[in-house]
Amino acid sequence: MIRIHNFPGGARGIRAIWACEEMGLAYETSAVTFPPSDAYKALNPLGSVPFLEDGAVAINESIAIMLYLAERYGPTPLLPKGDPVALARVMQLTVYGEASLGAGIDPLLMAKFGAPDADKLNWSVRTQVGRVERFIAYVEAQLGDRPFLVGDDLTLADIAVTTALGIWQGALDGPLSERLLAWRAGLAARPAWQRAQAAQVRPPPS
Ligand SMILES: N[C@@H](CCC(=O)N[C@@H](CS)C(=O)NCC(=O)O)C(=O)O
Repeated sequence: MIRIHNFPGGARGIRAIWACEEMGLAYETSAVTFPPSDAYKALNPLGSVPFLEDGAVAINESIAIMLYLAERYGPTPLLPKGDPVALARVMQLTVYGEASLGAGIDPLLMAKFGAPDADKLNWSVRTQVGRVERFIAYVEAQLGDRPFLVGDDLTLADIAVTTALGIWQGALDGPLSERLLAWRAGLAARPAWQRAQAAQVRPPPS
């Protein structure tokens, strides 16, 4: 059985849970405390979430978890294989959602919630805000007027990127254009996304 460890409401865990819901996979969630317990750190020494267990598979990194699920349990429209151009774009933007966006946002979270007042808007923070804003502008340019980042259907790219933008908007009060807000609202209207949100707080099976 697929088990996804996550903080209650953990932002990146939704990527894995949402992918399961879109693919119709059976899974269970396991709530991780903060700070994580010794038992959890024995499983995942980083103490971070999400973390996936699936039989002998035990990995962190939300993007790798989604790619694993799509490869292991696909084929799925989330990772379209028919057209190499589309496949490459999905892979690019899926990784971009964390490697550029998510990882770019992390230092801003640390500055906002952890830095002393004198450092909250220091040169590094200001520079990083500018980088993230450019990364977000790139997403908007790629999206154009279409409902999805690649092709005519939801892919891992949409899941990866909108999740990062949710952190930007939710935790940092970061601005988003009307276009990106409308795109995110369209994704959040999907039944699978709503089931994923509900599952985040679902207690583990007894
Ligand atoms: N690149 C990792 C980032 C994981 C990460 O930083 N997760 C956050 C929660 S969304 C976390 O666990 N923060 C607490 C910590 O790192 O100790 C991924 O995409 O899974």
